[in-house]
Amino acid sequence: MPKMSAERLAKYKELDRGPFEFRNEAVASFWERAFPQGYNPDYTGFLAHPGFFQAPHKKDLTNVDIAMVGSPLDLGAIGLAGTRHAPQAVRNWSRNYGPINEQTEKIPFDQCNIIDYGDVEWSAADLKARVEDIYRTFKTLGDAGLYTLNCGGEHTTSYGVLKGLSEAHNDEAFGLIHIDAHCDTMAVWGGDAVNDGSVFRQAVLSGLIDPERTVQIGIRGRASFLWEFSHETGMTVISADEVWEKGTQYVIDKAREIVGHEKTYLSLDVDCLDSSIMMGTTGPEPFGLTGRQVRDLILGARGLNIIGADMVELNPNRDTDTGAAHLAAALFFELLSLLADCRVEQSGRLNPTNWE
Ligand SMILES: [Mn+2]
Repeated sequence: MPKMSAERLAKYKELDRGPFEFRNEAVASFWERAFPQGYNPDYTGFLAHPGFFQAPHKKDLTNVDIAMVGSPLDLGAIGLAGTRHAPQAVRNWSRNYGPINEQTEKIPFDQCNIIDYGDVEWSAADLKARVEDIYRTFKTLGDAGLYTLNCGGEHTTSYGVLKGLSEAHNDEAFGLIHIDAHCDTMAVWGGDAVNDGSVFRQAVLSGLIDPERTVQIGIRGRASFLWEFSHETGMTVISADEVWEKGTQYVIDKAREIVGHEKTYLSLDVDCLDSSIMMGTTGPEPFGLTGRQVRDLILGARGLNIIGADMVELNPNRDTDTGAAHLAAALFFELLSLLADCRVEQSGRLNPTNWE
Protein backbone atom coordinates (compact mmCIF):
# COMPACT_ATOMS: atom_id res chain seq x y z
CA MET A 1 0.00 0.00 0.00
CA PRO A 2 1.41 3.45 -0.89
CA LYS A 3 1.62 6.03 1.86
CA MET A 4 -1.42 8.37 2.06
CA SER A 5 -0.75 11.85 0.70
CA ALA A 6 -0.38 14.72 3.17
CA GLU A 7 -3.39 16.47 1.56
CA ARG A 8 -5.72 13.55 2.09
CA LEU A 9 -4.53 13.00 5.62
CA ALA A 10 -5.10 16.69 6.40
CA LYS A 11 -8.62 16.46 4.94
CA TYR A 12 -9.55 13.53 7.19
CA LYS A 13 -8.02 15.18 10.26
CA GLU A 14 -10.21 18.19 9.53
CA LEU A 15 -13.28 15.89 9.76
CA ASP A 16 -12.30 14.43 13.14
CA ARG A 17 -14.58 16.11 15.70
CA GLY A 18 -15.69 15.67 19.28
CA PRO A 19 -18.21 12.97 20.25
CA PHE A 20 -21.27 15.28 20.23
CA GLU A 21 -20.27 17.80 17.54
CA PHE A 22 -22.61 16.48 14.88
CA ARG A 23 -23.22 18.33 11.63
CA ASN A 24 -26.91 17.52 12.09
CA GLU A 25 -27.88 20.54 14.17
CA ALA A 26 -31.04 18.99 15.59
CA VAL A 27 -29.06 16.05 16.97
CA ALA A 28 -26.20 18.24 18.21
CA SER A 29 -28.52 20.64 20.03
CA PHE A 30 -30.49 17.77 21.60
CA TRP A 31 -27.32 16.39 23.16
CA GLU A 32 -26.18 19.81 24.25
CA ARG A 33 -29.50 20.30 26.05
CA ALA A 34 -30.26 16.80 27.34
CA PHE A 35 -26.85 15.49 28.38
CA PRO A 36 -26.41 17.99 31.26
CA GLN A 37 -29.94 17.07 32.44
CA GLY A 38 -28.98 13.41 32.85
CA TYR A 39 -29.96 11.88 29.50
CA ASN A 40 -27.19 9.35 29.00
CA PRO A 41 -25.80 7.92 25.73
CA ASP A 42 -24.22 4.97 27.57
CA TYR A 43 -27.14 2.61 27.91
CA THR A 44 -25.26 -0.12 29.75
CA GLY A 45 -24.56 1.67 33.03
CA PHE A 46 -26.45 3.53 35.73
CA LEU A 47 -29.06 5.93 34.40
CA ALA A 48 -30.22 9.08 36.15
CA HIS A 49 -33.59 8.59 34.39
CA PRO A 50 -34.37 4.85 34.28
CA GLY A 51 -37.89 5.27 32.82
CA PHE A 52 -39.09 4.48 29.28
CA PHE A 53 -36.46 5.84 26.85
CA GLN A 54 -34.99 7.84 29.77
CA ALA A 55 -38.06 10.08 30.00
CA PRO A 56 -38.18 12.04 33.27
CA HIS A 57 -40.31 10.38 35.95
CA LYS A 58 -42.89 12.95 37.05
CA LYS A 59 -46.40 13.06 38.47
CA ASP A 60 -46.86 16.80 37.93
CA LEU A 61 -48.88 17.13 34.71
CA THR A 62 -48.40 20.86 34.21
CA ASN A 63 -47.52 21.61 30.58
CA VAL A 64 -47.00 17.88 29.82
CA ASP A 65 -47.95 16.58 26.35
CA ILE A 66 -47.51 12.81 26.59
CA ALA A 67 -47.45 10.44 29.57
CA MET A 68 -46.06 6.93 29.24
CA VAL A 69 -47.56 4.62 31.86
CA GLY A 70 -46.97 1.02 32.87
CA SER A 71 -50.03 -1.14 33.63
CA PRO A 72 -48.58 -4.33 35.12
CA LEU A 73 -51.72 -6.47 34.95
CA ASP A 74 -52.06 -10.13 33.93
CA LEU A 75 -55.22 -11.24 35.75
CA GLY A 76 -57.37 -10.84 32.61
CA ALA A 77 -55.28 -13.30 30.57
CA ILE A 78 -57.17 -16.50 31.10
CA GLY A 79 -54.83 -19.12 32.47
CA LEU A 80 -51.49 -17.41 31.97
CA ALA A 81 -49.54 -15.06 34.21
CA GLY A 82 -46.49 -12.99 33.32
CA THR A 83 -47.47 -9.87 31.37
CA ARG A 84 -47.39 -7.90 34.61
CA HIS A 85 -43.60 -7.86 34.21
CA ALA A 86 -43.68 -6.23 30.77
CA PRO A 87 -43.35 -2.55 31.82
CA GLN A 88 -40.13 -3.42 33.64
CA ALA A 89 -38.77 -5.38 30.65
CA VAL A 90 -39.70 -2.63 28.18
CA ARG A 91 -38.14 0.06 30.36
CA ASN A 92 -34.98 -2.02 30.50
CA TRP A 93 -34.72 -2.57 26.72
CA SER A 94 -35.89 0.97 25.95
CA ARG A 95 -32.32 1.98 26.77
CA ASN A 96 -31.46 0.75 23.28
CA TYR A 97 -33.79 3.18 21.51
CA GLY A 98 -33.89 6.91 20.95
CA PRO A 99 -33.33 9.75 21.00
CA ILE A 100 -34.02 10.00 17.25
CA ASN A 101 -36.47 8.12 15.04
CA GLU A 102 -34.46 6.78 12.16
CA GLN A 103 -37.26 6.97 9.59
CA THR A 104 -38.82 10.35 10.42
CA GLU A 105 -35.54 11.90 11.67
CA LYS A 106 -37.49 13.47 14.54
CA ILE A 107 -36.58 13.50 18.24
CA PRO A 108 -39.76 13.00 20.30
CA PHE A 109 -38.19 14.66 23.37
CA ASP A 110 -37.55 17.80 21.30
CA GLN A 111 -41.07 17.80 19.89
CA CYS A 112 -43.08 17.24 23.07
CA ASN A 113 -42.91 17.41 26.83
CA ILE A 114 -42.91 13.68 27.63
CA ILE A 115 -42.90 11.98 31.04
CA ASP A 116 -42.78 8.46 32.41
CA TYR A 117 -45.70 8.65 34.85
CA GLY A 118 -44.64 5.37 36.46
CA ASP A 119 -46.88 2.33 36.88
CA VAL A 120 -50.57 2.40 37.75
CA GLU A 121 -50.87 1.97 41.50
CA TRP A 122 -53.17 -0.76 42.72
CA SER A 123 -55.99 -0.51 45.24
CA ALA A 124 -56.70 -4.26 45.36
CA ALA A 125 -55.51 -7.54 43.90
CA ASP A 126 -58.59 -8.49 41.87
CA LEU A 127 -59.12 -7.88 38.15
CA LYS A 128 -62.13 -5.53 38.35
CA ALA A 129 -60.50 -3.28 40.94
CA ARG A 130 -57.32 -3.11 38.90
CA VAL A 131 -59.12 -2.17 35.70
CA GLU A 132 -60.83 0.59 37.70
CA ASP A 133 -57.41 1.76 38.91
CA ILE A 134 -56.24 1.96 35.29
CA TYR A 135 -59.44 3.81 34.35
CA ARG A 136 -58.93 6.39 37.11
CA THR A 137 -55.29 6.95 36.15
CA PHE A 138 -56.07 7.53 32.48
CA LYS A 139 -59.11 9.69 33.29
CA THR A 140 -56.76 11.93 35.28
CA LEU A 141 -54.27 12.07 32.41
CA GLY A 142 -57.01 12.64 29.81
CA ASP A 143 -58.64 15.36 31.92
CA ALA A 144 -55.28 17.14 32.02
CA GLY A 145 -55.30 17.14 28.21
CA LEU A 146 -52.48 14.64 27.79
CA TYR A 147 -51.93 12.01 25.12
CA THR A 148 -51.15 8.66 26.71
CA LEU A 149 -48.95 5.69 25.86
CA ASN A 150 -49.83 2.62 27.91
CA CYS A 151 -47.48 -0.33 28.35
CA GLY A 152 -49.47 -3.41 29.43
CA GLY A 153 -50.04 -5.77 30.95
CA GLU A 154 -52.40 -7.85 28.94
CA HIS A 155 -55.12 -6.51 26.70
CA THR A 156 -57.65 -5.90 29.48
CA THR A 157 -55.56 -2.82 30.34
CA SER A 158 -56.82 -1.18 27.11
CA TYR A 159 -60.37 -1.23 28.48
CA GLY A 160 -59.41 0.87 31.51
CA VAL A 161 -57.46 3.25 29.29
CA LEU A 162 -60.28 3.66 26.76
CA LYS A 163 -62.87 4.19 29.50
CA GLY A 164 -60.74 6.89 31.14
CA LEU A 165 -59.88 8.68 27.91
CA SER A 166 -63.41 8.46 26.51
CA GLU A 167 -64.83 10.13 29.61
CA ALA A 168 -62.11 12.76 29.49
CA HIS A 169 -63.05 13.45 25.84
CA ASN A 170 -66.77 14.07 26.52
CA ASP A 171 -67.74 10.39 26.20
CA GLU A 172 -66.41 10.22 22.66
CA ALA A 173 -66.42 6.84 20.88
CA PHE A 174 -62.96 6.68 19.31
CA GLY A 175 -61.87 5.15 16.04
CA LEU A 176 -59.51 2.21 16.57
CA ILE A 177 -56.48 0.89 14.75
CA HIS A 178 -55.91 -2.51 16.33
CA ILE A 179 -52.89 -4.60 15.32
CA ASP A 180 -53.14 -8.13 16.73
CA ALA A 181 -53.41 -11.82 15.82
CA HIS A 182 -56.79 -11.80 17.56
CA CYS A 183 -59.83 -9.52 17.32
CA ASP A 184 -60.48 -9.81 21.08
CA THR A 185 -64.23 -9.51 20.57
CA MET A 186 -65.35 -12.77 22.15
CA ALA A 187 -68.38 -13.19 24.41
CA VAL A 188 -68.37 -13.33 28.20
CA TRP A 189 -66.62 -16.52 29.25
CA GLY A 190 -65.16 -17.59 32.56
CA GLY A 191 -66.95 -15.01 34.68
CA ASP A 192 -65.09 -11.81 33.85
CA ALA A 193 -66.96 -9.75 31.25
CA VAL A 194 -63.84 -7.75 30.42
CA ASN A 195 -60.78 -9.91 29.82
CA ASP A 196 -58.00 -10.01 27.26
CA GLY A 197 -60.13 -11.91 24.74
CA SER A 198 -63.24 -9.74 25.03
CA VAL A 199 -61.85 -6.25 25.50
CA PHE A 200 -63.04 -4.74 22.21
CA ARG A 201 -66.53 -6.26 22.34
CA GLN A 202 -66.92 -4.69 25.79
CA ALA A 203 -65.42 -1.40 24.55
CA VAL A 204 -68.08 -1.26 21.82
CA LEU A 205 -70.88 -2.19 24.24
CA SER A 206 -69.74 0.58 26.60
CA GLY A 207 -69.63 3.13 23.78
CA LEU A 208 -65.86 3.66 24.02
CA ILE A 209 -65.01 2.78 20.40
CA ASP A 210 -66.95 2.99 17.15
CA PRO A 211 -66.97 -0.41 15.40
CA GLU A 212 -67.55 1.25 12.02
CA ARG A 213 -64.36 3.24 12.55
CA THR A 214 -62.39 0.19 13.72
CA VAL A 215 -59.80 -1.72 11.71
CA GLN A 216 -58.20 -4.92 13.04
CA ILE A 217 -54.95 -5.91 11.33
CA GLY A 218 -52.86 -9.12 11.40
CA ILE A 219 -55.70 -11.45 12.41
CA ARG A 220 -55.12 -15.19 12.15
CA GLY A 221 -55.02 -18.46 14.02
CA ARG A 222 -57.08 -21.18 15.58
CA ALA A 223 -59.34 -18.73 17.48
CA SER A 224 -60.57 -16.82 14.41
CA PHE A 225 -64.03 -18.40 14.64
CA LEU A 226 -64.54 -16.46 17.88
CA TRP A 227 -64.70 -13.04 16.25
CA GLU A 228 -68.20 -12.96 14.77
CA PHE A 229 -68.99 -9.82 16.75
CA SER A 230 -66.29 -7.93 14.80
CA HIS A 231 -67.80 -8.85 11.44
CA GLU A 232 -71.40 -8.30 12.54
CA THR A 233 -70.79 -4.82 13.98
CA GLY A 234 -68.98 -3.59 10.87
CA MET A 235 -65.38 -3.69 12.06
CA THR A 236 -62.91 -4.12 9.20
CA VAL A 237 -60.85 -7.28 9.74
CA ILE A 238 -57.61 -7.58 7.76
CA SER A 239 -55.84 -10.92 8.10
CA ALA A 240 -52.08 -11.37 8.36
CA ASP A 241 -52.21 -13.15 4.99
CA GLU A 242 -53.80 -10.04 3.46
CA VAL A 243 -50.98 -7.86 4.85
CA TRP A 244 -48.46 -10.16 3.13
CA GLU A 245 -50.43 -10.47 -0.12
CA LYS A 246 -51.46 -6.82 -0.57
CA GLY A 247 -48.62 -5.06 1.26
CA THR A 248 -48.48 -2.61 4.15
CA GLN A 249 -49.24 0.42 1.96
CA TYR A 250 -52.59 -1.11 0.94
CA VAL A 251 -53.41 -1.76 4.60
CA ILE A 252 -52.36 1.76 5.65
CA ASP A 253 -54.56 3.35 2.95
CA LYS A 254 -57.50 1.21 4.00
CA ALA A 255 -57.00 1.96 7.72
CA ARG A 256 -56.78 5.72 7.08
CA GLU A 257 -60.00 5.60 5.08
CA ILE A 258 -61.81 3.74 7.87
CA VAL A 259 -60.76 5.82 10.89
CA GLY A 260 -60.85 9.18 9.09
CA HIS A 261 -59.81 12.34 10.88
CA GLU A 262 -61.81 12.01 14.08
CA LYS A 263 -60.05 10.98 17.29
CA THR A 264 -58.50 7.53 17.08
CA TYR A 265 -56.77 5.11 19.45
CA LEU A 266 -54.02 2.68 18.40
CA SER A 267 -53.69 -0.66 20.17
CA LEU A 268 -50.77 -2.96 19.46
CA ASP A 269 -50.80 -6.55 20.72
CA VAL A 270 -47.28 -7.92 20.25
CA ASP A 271 -48.69 -11.29 19.19
CA CYS A 272 -49.40 -9.68 15.81
CA LEU A 273 -45.74 -10.54 15.26
CA ASP A 274 -44.90 -14.01 13.99
CA SER A 275 -44.25 -16.53 16.77
CA SER A 276 -40.76 -17.18 15.35
CA ILE A 277 -39.85 -13.70 16.67
CA MET A 278 -42.53 -13.36 19.36
CA MET A 279 -42.86 -16.31 21.70
CA GLY A 280 -42.67 -13.96 24.68
CA THR A 281 -46.39 -13.35 24.70
CA THR A 282 -49.62 -14.77 26.11
CA GLY A 283 -51.03 -16.18 22.86
CA PRO A 284 -48.25 -16.68 20.30
CA GLU A 285 -49.40 -17.33 16.72
CA PRO A 286 -47.42 -18.52 13.70
CA PHE A 287 -47.78 -17.09 10.15
CA GLY A 288 -47.75 -13.50 11.40
CA LEU A 289 -46.14 -10.15 10.73
CA THR A 290 -42.51 -9.07 10.79
CA GLY A 291 -41.14 -6.28 12.96
CA ARG A 292 -40.65 -4.18 9.86
CA GLN A 293 -44.26 -4.63 8.71
CA VAL A 294 -45.56 -3.53 12.11
CA ARG A 295 -43.14 -0.59 12.16
CA ASP A 296 -44.38 0.48 8.73
CA LEU A 297 -48.02 0.26 9.81
CA ILE A 298 -47.24 2.57 12.74
CA LEU A 299 -45.29 4.96 10.49
CA GLY A 300 -48.29 4.99 8.16
CA ALA A 301 -50.60 6.40 10.83
CA ARG A 302 -48.94 9.84 10.61
CA GLY A 303 -51.39 12.66 10.01
CA LEU A 304 -54.28 10.85 11.68
CA ASN A 305 -55.80 12.21 14.89
CA ILE A 306 -54.26 9.62 17.25
CA ILE A 307 -54.80 10.68 20.88
CA GLY A 308 -53.45 7.60 22.64
CA ALA A 309 -51.84 4.24 22.07
CA ASP A 310 -50.79 1.11 23.86
CA MET A 311 -48.65 -1.98 23.52
CA VAL A 312 -49.86 -5.08 25.34
CA GLU A 313 -49.34 -8.81 25.95
CA LEU A 314 -45.55 -8.94 26.17
CA ASN A 315 -44.87 -11.78 28.60
CA PRO A 316 -41.30 -11.74 29.96
CA ASN A 317 -41.87 -15.08 31.73
CA ARG A 318 -41.93 -16.72 28.30
CA ASP A 319 -39.22 -14.53 26.80
CA THR A 320 -36.27 -16.80 27.49
CA ASP A 321 -33.65 -14.87 25.49
CA THR A 322 -35.28 -11.40 26.00
CA GLY A 323 -35.48 -11.00 22.22
CA ALA A 324 -39.21 -10.39 22.40
CA ALA A 325 -38.81 -7.51 24.87
CA HIS A 326 -36.02 -6.07 22.75
CA LEU A 327 -38.26 -5.98 19.67
CA ALA A 328 -41.28 -4.78 21.65
CA ALA A 329 -39.30 -1.84 23.06
CA ALA A 330 -38.38 -0.81 19.50
CA LEU A 331 -42.06 -0.78 18.55
CA PHE A 332 -42.91 1.12 21.73
CA PHE A 333 -40.50 3.83 20.56
CA GLU A 334 -42.31 3.90 17.21
CA LEU A 335 -45.58 4.48 19.07
CA LEU A 336 -44.02 7.29 21.12
CA SER A 337 -42.69 8.87 17.92
CA LEU A 338 -46.15 8.62 16.34
CA LEU A 339 -47.87 10.25 19.31
CA ALA A 340 -45.30 13.07 19.35
CA ASP A 341 -45.91 13.76 15.65
CA CYS A 342 -49.69 13.71 16.12
CA ARG A 343 -49.47 15.95 19.18
CA VAL A 344 -47.38 18.57 17.37
CA GLU A 345 -49.78 18.53 14.45
CA GLN A 346 -52.82 19.04 16.71
CA SER A 347 -51.24 21.63 19.03
CA GLY A 348 -49.25 23.45 16.35
CA ARG A 349 -46.29 23.94 18.66
CA LEU A 350 -43.07 22.39 19.88
CA ASN A 351 -42.80 21.91 23.64
CA PRO A 352 -39.54 20.10 24.45
CA THR A 353 -39.10 17.75 27.39
CA ASN A 354 -37.36 19.12 30.46
CA TRP A 355 -35.67 16.61 32.78
CA GLU A 356 -35.13 19.03 35.65
MN1 LIG B 1 -53.69 -11.14 20.65
